[in-house]
Amino acid sequence: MPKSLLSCLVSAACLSAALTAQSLTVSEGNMIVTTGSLSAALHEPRVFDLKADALVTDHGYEHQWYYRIAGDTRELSLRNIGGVTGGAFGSVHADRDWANVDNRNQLRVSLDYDCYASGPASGVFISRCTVTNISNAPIVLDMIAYSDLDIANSSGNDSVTGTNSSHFVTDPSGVQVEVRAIGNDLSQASAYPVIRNALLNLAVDNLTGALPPFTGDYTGAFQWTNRTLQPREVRTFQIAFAVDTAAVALPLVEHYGASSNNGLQVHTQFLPLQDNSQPRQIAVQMKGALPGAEYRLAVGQAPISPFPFIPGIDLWIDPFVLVGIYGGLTSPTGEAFELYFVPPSPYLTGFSVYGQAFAVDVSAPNGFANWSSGMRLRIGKL
Ligand SMILES: [Ca+2]
Ligand SMILES: [Ca+2]
Ligand SMILES: [Ca+2]
Repeated sequence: MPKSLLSCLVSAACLSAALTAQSLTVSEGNMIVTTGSLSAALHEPRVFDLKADALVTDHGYEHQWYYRIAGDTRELSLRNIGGVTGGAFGSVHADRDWANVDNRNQLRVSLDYDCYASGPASGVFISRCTVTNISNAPIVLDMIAYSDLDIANSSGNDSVTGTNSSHFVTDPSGVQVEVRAIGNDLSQASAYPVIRNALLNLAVDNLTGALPPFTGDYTGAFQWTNRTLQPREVRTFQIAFAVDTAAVALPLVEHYGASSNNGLQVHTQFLPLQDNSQPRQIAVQMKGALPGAEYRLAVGQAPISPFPFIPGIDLWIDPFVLVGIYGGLTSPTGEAFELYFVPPSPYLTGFSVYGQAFAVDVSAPNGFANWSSGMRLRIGKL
């Protein structure tokens, strides 16, 4: 995709910012996934449609992310509070960004939704939640991803097998949806509305660890417990829904490390995917810089913990195994990106690259430039 077209799409995403409490749909082929509109008041999970075949059979019912900061007296839903922006980006990606979740001056959250078709009746949907501590003190955080599936649009007849990080849900139709979490601590598979009630009541609840096998009206959730985020530190939590596909090599985007000022962010609106039928694109993107500022986007083969290499800057990618450094001036909205092709060759599956952004800003802590956290892109297989 030429840069001008990508710029238009980025602009289109920005223009739709005011509308992003509305429902978002991502699609590729027969894979069509919708997550419902946000509410400013309600903590209830949002409407979720998960379709993967030509008959548009819906296997989804509800899906939502919840958070709880140590000391909170209940789990909280990501609602339409706290400066929600974002929107649809092309057809395969959509995102929602909370600048200040619940206006508590503690968390910034980006939800990214990606999907890809792996056949005429199969595909994958990824729901990715990236959290930044925007306060000046450490935060201890629990995250919970809740999903209600009704395979083949029928509830009560689903059967589930699996583990603490993977629920395989099927029913007499034979369609199977795997709900898989990356790096979670707890999970639960229970009949509607047991988990939902625990998330909505006015009490602190952790998932019970009730694992499959399960039969009935499936609902499931995955929990990441007691994650400490230092000031400006970023962490990614994600789950994937694989409809009638093994998804053996899942494409992953994961943020790590900390930025200099809570403003400059590295991100991507592309899924790193190996597709042997066509070249796919990935991008390392940045936002939150000053307009027209000198910037650098660096991509390397390994992450690193910051050590004194460039005085005043924390490097989150290893400077000795760099793939490249690209630069220029940021757009009028303080954005920039570099686009890469993943060629149709099987040998890149599982390979990771790591990106970081830098932009000139004399108000930065070091007096000359801000830096972003790090971002890992692991190339998955279609
Ligand atoms: Ca069913
Ligand atoms: Ca609760
Ligand atoms: Ca269900």
